[in-house]
Amino acid sequence: MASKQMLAILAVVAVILPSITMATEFIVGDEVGWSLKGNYTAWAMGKVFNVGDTLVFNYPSDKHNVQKIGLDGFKACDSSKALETVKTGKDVITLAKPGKKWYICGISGHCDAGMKLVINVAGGAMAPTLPPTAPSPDSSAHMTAAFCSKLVMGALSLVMAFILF
Ligand SMILES: *[C@@H]1O[C@H](CO)[C@@H](O)[C@H](O)[C@H]1NC(C)=O
Ligand SMILES: [Cu+2]
Repeated sequence: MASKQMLAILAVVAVILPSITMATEFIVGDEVGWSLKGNYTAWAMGKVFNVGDTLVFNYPSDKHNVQKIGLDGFKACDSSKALETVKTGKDVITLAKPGKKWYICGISGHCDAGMKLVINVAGGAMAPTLPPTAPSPDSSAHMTAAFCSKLVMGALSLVMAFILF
């Protein structure tokens, strides 16, 4: 009987699938947050952003804001070109589409002082890219969706098991 093998495979799938599908939450600037002290070129370096991941901008809401902007506005630090402004001080932005995304602080002088972030969101929704590694202890990329994702995948695996046997 192959059912034990099948169960073993399903168990493995149930464990591996969540790590493929789970979204990563990136705390922009890590401990520094969204601040004049941040270096967002350095922060973004080496990070892989995928569709469905989120950026979290943490800052005192009376000090800064976050503007989504195009390349030209980004280069010129021209906040009048902003496409969207958020300013709660704990802004969560979901990366909905692949491609380059530009963000600046719209407070006068802050973008020029370094409060600007460009990222490249990789792949389409179907790209089965495994995350490079499990989160390292010093990484502030939290796997918020991991738990939900595990539950969903666990349920799916059960359904699959019923269909297959
Ligand atoms: C920010 O980091 C990048 C990459 O490490 C570096 O080239 C650049 O000089 C830094 N900028 C500042 C203002 O420190
Ligand atoms: Cu600012």
